[in-house]
Amino acid sequence: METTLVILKPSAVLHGYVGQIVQRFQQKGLVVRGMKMMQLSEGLLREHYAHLVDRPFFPFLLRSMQASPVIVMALWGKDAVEVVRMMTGATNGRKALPGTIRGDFSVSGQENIVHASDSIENAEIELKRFFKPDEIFEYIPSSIVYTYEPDELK
Ligand code: IDP
Ligand code: MG
Repeated sequence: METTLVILKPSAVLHGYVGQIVQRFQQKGLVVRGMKMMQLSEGLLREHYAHLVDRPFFPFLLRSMQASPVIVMALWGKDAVEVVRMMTGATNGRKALPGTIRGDFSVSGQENIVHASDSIENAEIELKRFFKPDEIFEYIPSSIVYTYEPDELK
């Protein structure tokens, strides 16, 4: 089982999509193990988007990610990193397939509603970046036995 990081970006918060997006993840069977609202600092964003700091659009990305508080989520499940990335869709909302979150809620390369960790290694790093250890709750809902078969839970 894996835990992955999702950020509901200002484009989700300011459009009032938070509830619908949280519902999608829960409906899929992912367990919310952490969730909080925070205003992202420039320093944290420079760390989180270190691979993009030299791109010409970076100042716009900074402004976009600071336009409102965001919601950060820790989602737990089997292959959660890959499952959540599939649900998120392509980076550009115009290219993201219908049925994905970006495909259904966005038409932009920047204002694309959600961030999701792209690998197991990055999920571990990113969860530590946004959550303190006591903000992630390792509970298992009793309904888990109807969500997975026993072998999948190993
Ligand atoms: P990802 O969010 O699908 O993992 P990344 O390449 O890691 O995509 O980019 C991080 C974020 O930076 C994107 O989600 C998007 O908000 C923004 N971004 C990426 N490429 C562009 C671009 O070409 N123009 C504007 N914003 C971009
Ligand atoms: Mg990325």
